[in-house]
Amino acid sequence: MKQLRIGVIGTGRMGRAHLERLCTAATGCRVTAVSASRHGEETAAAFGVPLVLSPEALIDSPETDAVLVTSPGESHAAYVLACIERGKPVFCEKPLAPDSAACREILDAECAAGRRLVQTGFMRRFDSHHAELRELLAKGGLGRALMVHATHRNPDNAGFTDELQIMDAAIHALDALPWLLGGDRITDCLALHGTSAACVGERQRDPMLLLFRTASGVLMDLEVFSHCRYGYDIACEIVCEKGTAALPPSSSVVVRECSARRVREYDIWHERYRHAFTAELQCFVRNARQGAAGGPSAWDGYAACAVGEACLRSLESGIWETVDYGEQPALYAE
Ligand code: ISE
Repeated sequence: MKQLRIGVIGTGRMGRAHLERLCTAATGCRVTAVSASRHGEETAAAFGVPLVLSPEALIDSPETDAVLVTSPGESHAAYVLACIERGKPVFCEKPLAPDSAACREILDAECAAGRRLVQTGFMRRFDSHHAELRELLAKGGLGRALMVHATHRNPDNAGFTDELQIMDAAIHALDALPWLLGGDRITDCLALHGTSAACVGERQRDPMLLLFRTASGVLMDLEVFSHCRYGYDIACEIVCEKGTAALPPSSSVVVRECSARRVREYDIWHERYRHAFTAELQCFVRNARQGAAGGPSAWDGYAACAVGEACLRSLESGIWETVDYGEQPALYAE
């Protein structure tokens, strides 16, 4: 089968990292174009990419079979819609769009096209420990899940706002937690906060505590802390009727030396999810070579966004807010 020719829109931190993975770790593809953004020329030269085009020309180009959208969040939806219009498979980093109304337009466009073309960049679904946890729960040996305790901590997220903390950081968990429970939808959210870290002062409510109730009645708590200082720490423990199951601590190997034991904390998501990022891209390439899409769908991008919006409403109202998903099109039925 022919190699998939990929165009990458956005060559900032995430785009460059994905580009490197496509060039060095993924198989069955080659990158034929990058967008003419701030780092476009330099990145093309560094990775031997032949074409530097405007995003629109890149999507149109006969040299592009499929597209990776890794530009800033607010530009995603327009590029994804253009790809769907041209029938080109598209991998879009999260968030799929800035709000659920814009996500809905993407769902409508895919439904009109009659097939899935979008994969949303929720890489946790490709992390081996997340997958193991999900399988374990599905087998049922621990009984029903009753509660979930989860944490999303970044050492530092300079320039973050309350909104980004939910729509850009917590959004991973808003997708992953219901997925771990086999697709148990979040129905209600409550966003709480207490004293903020001195480094953010009045600017941000950091850390935040998000509480969720799911359709089956599971209660979940998620701490989101953008300036925890010590490392990138993603944790999740699921309390079931007959026991608990949790992700292992996210850190390096354990070193014992000079009467001491030490581990190094990860400082950024690229290290923690190194294999998951490559696996999600390989999933995209595998499906796109057949003109299709797999992995987290546009509906998953939409659903996480709808939950995030309910959290933002709760942050202002101080009360539980209900998530309104509207109708789920048949194209996304599990
Ligand atoms: C960032 O955009 C990501 O996608 C990371 O996975 C997340 O952990 C971080 O908080 C976000 O800012």
